[in-house]
Amino acid sequence: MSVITTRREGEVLVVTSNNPPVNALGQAVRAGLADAMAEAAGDDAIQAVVICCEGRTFFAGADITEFGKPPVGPSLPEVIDAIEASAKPVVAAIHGTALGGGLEVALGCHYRIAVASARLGLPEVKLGILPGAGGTQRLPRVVGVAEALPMIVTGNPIPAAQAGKIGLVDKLVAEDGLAESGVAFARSVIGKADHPVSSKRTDKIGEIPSDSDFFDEFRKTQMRRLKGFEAPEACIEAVKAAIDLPYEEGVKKERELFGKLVTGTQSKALRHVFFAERAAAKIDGIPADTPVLPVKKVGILGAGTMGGGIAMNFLTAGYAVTILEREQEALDRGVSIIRKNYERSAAKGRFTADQVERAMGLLTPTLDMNDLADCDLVIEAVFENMDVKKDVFRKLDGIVKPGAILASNTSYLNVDEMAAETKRPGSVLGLHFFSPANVMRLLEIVRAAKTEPAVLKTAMDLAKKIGKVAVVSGVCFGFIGNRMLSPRQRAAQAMLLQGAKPWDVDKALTDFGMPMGPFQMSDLAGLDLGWDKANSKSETIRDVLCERDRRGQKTGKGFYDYDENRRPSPSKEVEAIIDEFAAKSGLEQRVFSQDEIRERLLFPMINEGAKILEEGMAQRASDIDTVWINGYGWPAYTGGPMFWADTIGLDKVVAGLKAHAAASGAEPDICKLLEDKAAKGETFN
Ligand code: TC6
Repeated sequence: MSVITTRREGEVLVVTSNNPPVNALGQAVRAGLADAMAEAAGDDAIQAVVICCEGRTFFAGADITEFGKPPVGPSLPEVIDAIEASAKPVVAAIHGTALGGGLEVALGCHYRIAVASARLGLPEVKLGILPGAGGTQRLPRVVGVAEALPMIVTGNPIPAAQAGKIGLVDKLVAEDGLAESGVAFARSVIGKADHPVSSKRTDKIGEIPSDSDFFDEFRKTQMRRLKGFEAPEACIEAVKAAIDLPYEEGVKKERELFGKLVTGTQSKALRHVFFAERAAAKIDGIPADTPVLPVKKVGILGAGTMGGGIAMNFLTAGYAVTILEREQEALDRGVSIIRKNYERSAAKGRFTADQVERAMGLLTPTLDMNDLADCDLVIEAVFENMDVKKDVFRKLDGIVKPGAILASNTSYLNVDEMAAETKRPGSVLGLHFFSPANVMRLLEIVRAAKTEPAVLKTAMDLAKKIGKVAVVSGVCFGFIGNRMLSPRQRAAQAMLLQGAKPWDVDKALTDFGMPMGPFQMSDLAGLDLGWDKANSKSETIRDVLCERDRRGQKTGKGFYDYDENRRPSPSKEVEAIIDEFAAKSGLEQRVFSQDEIRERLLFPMINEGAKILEEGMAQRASDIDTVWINGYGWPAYTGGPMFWADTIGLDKVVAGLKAHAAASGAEPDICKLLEDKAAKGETFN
């Protein structure tokens, strides 16, 4: 059956797309739409057209899998121009998400109606491109530059109600019977003298001149988010062209900018990230008919920063949560921090007061572990110590109802050992949240040796429901993310002893696009994490820093000195301590270039990633990329560590690792998989 069908409702032609799963605008859809417009034009009995979609959503955009392949006509801009040029009014009837090229189709229609649950947006920027089918020229003409710019530059969609307020949607209609509403709306406009054509509108375009402060002010608010990305600036340029140039020339400018972006490395990397996140949801060895277990009530052990953050994920998604602490004071403090976090988000407009109360109303604080008995899932976030964890699992196994899932939030420890303490090892797994757990998108799901498929599938399903990107890891020390952090930290320490300064090392990574470098990260986490004060004998740089109460941001000094606003500056004291250790080490002192520092930090991570793959701890290289982008702020525009390694060449990585080892007088420990791939000229992705 054709993906585009047409039917007649009296004088209205209803054009329906049925291209699961998301009605992406692939070649067959575009050709079908073009044919439907020709059908409408060629039949005098037809006086109006409604375009709508079957399934879960209106067109969710161009078909991303077609990017990078030779184009096959008709192109999307041609199809949209044909829609807009129709003498008969065309109505877009929107449900689900009208995204990217999908919203551009709707903008080419003369009218747009939507159900209240619909969302509309131009997320192309997130794929490293810009709306290249007239979106940057039409949207500002329809809603004004002030509304259009953030939509195009951030890529965040807006709800239908807001779209109605800014004039993007002409009418909100009932959720049921959308096509009929479309037909009724179409009938109401038949016979009007002029149907609005967005490309011909100029009424809203002159409100903000392209040289006004508005653009610089906007850039400032987006600085952190935009750093390093090429597409947002191109989006701004395209919107300015909409202001300064006649429509046709603006479109030309848009096409030119689009063409440059779509063939560039950043867009390729961001497309990889898009598909990587979706691939991560697919797990080997799980039969399709595996059931998802019912989870309604969640128990959490520990109301500290981690436990509280984890609880918020579930409360926000509408799950009942029972949170357990050992002391009343700690419990009260934990609950009040959860409330404060919600209220802070409400103050920023992310929640309504009602939503805050609804979430808090789902929370039951307790000091009694027996109150967890009827939970469907219990997650422990207690002290990171194996004996403590084992004890918790033994106790939980005796209390929590049979069949319930028991999970550990451990960031390093062996989940198999915890599972072995229970009589239900099949129901045990790791759920490793990243701090702050209510904000970070990553969830590492640790598949223990005996974790049952249904338990794993349930965890993946829950992750999606609480808005996380989940990646499955096998059991190994530090799982995927933290395991790769260790060689990076070792390389950073080694460079200090050879003459590099902490701020030089950190700069190499922040210039690369990471939110912080290894020493900034240590200062944030606290240098005394795992430090044994009683037995500290000034044996390492860390020992001496902690002994001098330089324990990180919390004591106002660590590797850096911090002012009252926690702004860091290099420390002479730290430099002297490092120099002393460097002299004692007898290693040759030298100057490191930023390029060398970057490679010495990142190449060992690639090597560790390859080992993780070789051992089957990650299913695919793109899972590793997903972990690092969503859990550690690895710059998405490089595609993640493994994709980045592919782009620079695995032979270069291997040569670098060998050279670094030689310079330190060590034997290179290069993963065989990496070496083999490099030798054969292969890539990870
Ligand atoms: C654009 O429009 C440019 C225009 C200029 C042209 C000149 N193409 O996310 P889900 C697949 S750029 C191809 O799990 P959800 C996805 O890979 C585009 N495939 O579902 C997955 O496949 P799998 C601008 C696509 O319900 C399946 O559909 N648009 C596309 O959680 C289900 O996806 C966007 O950036 C696509 N465009 O969320 C929107 N979209 O099952 C991108 C999805 O084989 N899409 N797939 O793994 C989304 O944001 C979400 O998919 C969603 C649905 C919100 C539409």
